[in-house]
Amino acid sequence: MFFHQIGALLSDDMVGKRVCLRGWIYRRSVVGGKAFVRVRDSTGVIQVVVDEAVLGEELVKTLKDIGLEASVEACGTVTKQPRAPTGYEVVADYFRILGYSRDFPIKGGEGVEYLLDNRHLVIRSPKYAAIWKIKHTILDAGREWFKKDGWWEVTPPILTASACEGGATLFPVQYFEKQAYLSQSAQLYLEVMIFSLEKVWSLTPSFRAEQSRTRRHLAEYWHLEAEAAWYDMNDMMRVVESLVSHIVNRVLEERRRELDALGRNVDSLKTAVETPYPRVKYDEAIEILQKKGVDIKWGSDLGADEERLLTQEFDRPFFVTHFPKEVKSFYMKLDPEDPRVVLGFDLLAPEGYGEVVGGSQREDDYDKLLQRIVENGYNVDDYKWYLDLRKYGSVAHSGFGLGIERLLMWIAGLEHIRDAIPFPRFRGRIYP
Ligand code: NSS
Repeated sequence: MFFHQIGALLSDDMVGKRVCLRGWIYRRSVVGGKAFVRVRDSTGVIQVVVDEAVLGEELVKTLKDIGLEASVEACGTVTKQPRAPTGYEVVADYFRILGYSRDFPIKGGEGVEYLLDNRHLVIRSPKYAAIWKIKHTILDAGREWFKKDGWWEVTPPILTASACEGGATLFPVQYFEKQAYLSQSAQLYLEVMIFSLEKVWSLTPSFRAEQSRTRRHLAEYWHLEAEAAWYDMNDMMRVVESLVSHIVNRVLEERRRELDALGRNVDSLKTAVETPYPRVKYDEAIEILQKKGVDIKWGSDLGADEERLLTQEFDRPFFVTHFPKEVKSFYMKLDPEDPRVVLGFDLLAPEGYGEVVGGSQREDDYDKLLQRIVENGYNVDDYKWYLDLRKYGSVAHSGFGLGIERLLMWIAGLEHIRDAIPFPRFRGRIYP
């Protein structure tokens, strides 16, 4: 038997044709002697009409009591039906239940924790299918961008011996006789790889033992990172805006149906296709916030609330640059014109979303980097290999890291980062 995908049936061209389909029962009702069974597969939902006059009383009776998410196959004729949810229905001449489902635990209206406990079942809903498809296109477009621009994809380690982004969020793991950590970022290893390949990028999981639960932090997230020899901070910001613009453009071209299904306003995404993105120095950002009445002094980091306020000033993604060195990581190069600040940048997404990318030019001077490692209280021995890169043919270089779930949150218009990953990990949650 040839089975059509449901998405391919939702068109006038198919009307009058006999087709077969298979999938899972998404909704069903029985009226008179007819069962109206909405079946979903990965491509869409269509109503299948099972008439007891055609297929028997027994089947219609079974369908009346069957649980949602039972798996079925059916054949019949495609008919235009304005009253059906997706505009077409299949009038069945054959219908078979493949896998029964009793008392499917998701009925609607359940609380957040219950839904997270049942994540393996909840993610069957068409809403999540739309999100995963957008994520797929984001990843595909990212890979495409790097390939076209001549970058090499590389595979850095996940088990590491030292911190990239500070000890507070390290996840310890027992590594034979030693203590090791799950990687927070591939950056330090990508910096090694540029001496071999010059322009490299990677897509890896990154781990952060974030102590508090927020709308934009996960303990495990997908991290797209890039590093290039000879690039200064401005070169790298151009890479970031070109990459993000390309990704948004591809999602707009290919995932319109999914964006619409999620209720995303696409007009506000369209502005993100145009580059360059605005650039604001940290100093100016502080002034903007102070004018808005925020009690913030030069030297403080920008938290989620401050970022949200800043995004009100821009209708597209924008960079904040030149942060005080105290709020940024040890590897960022100090600005030669003002060594209080670093040659670092964040890219903030509009509409309140905030930081999606963090990047910088790297400190390429041995003595200055050593001093920053000591200032930060790190064990110099752990970073000997990293310091070596400044000893043997050091070059100017820059890089960045983009949080895939942060980007997806903004592009898909999600309220919470946990909806941007099938199995979210954060404090207090490891099941399922
Ligand atoms: O800590 S970052 O700002 N920067 C780095 O890790 C650099 N070492 C990257 C680099 O230059 N190669 O994290 C980068 C991005 C940040 O902008 C977020 O988009 C995302 O990673 N990020 C997170 N996403 C989800 N959950 C958590 N906890 C998280 N932390 C960072």
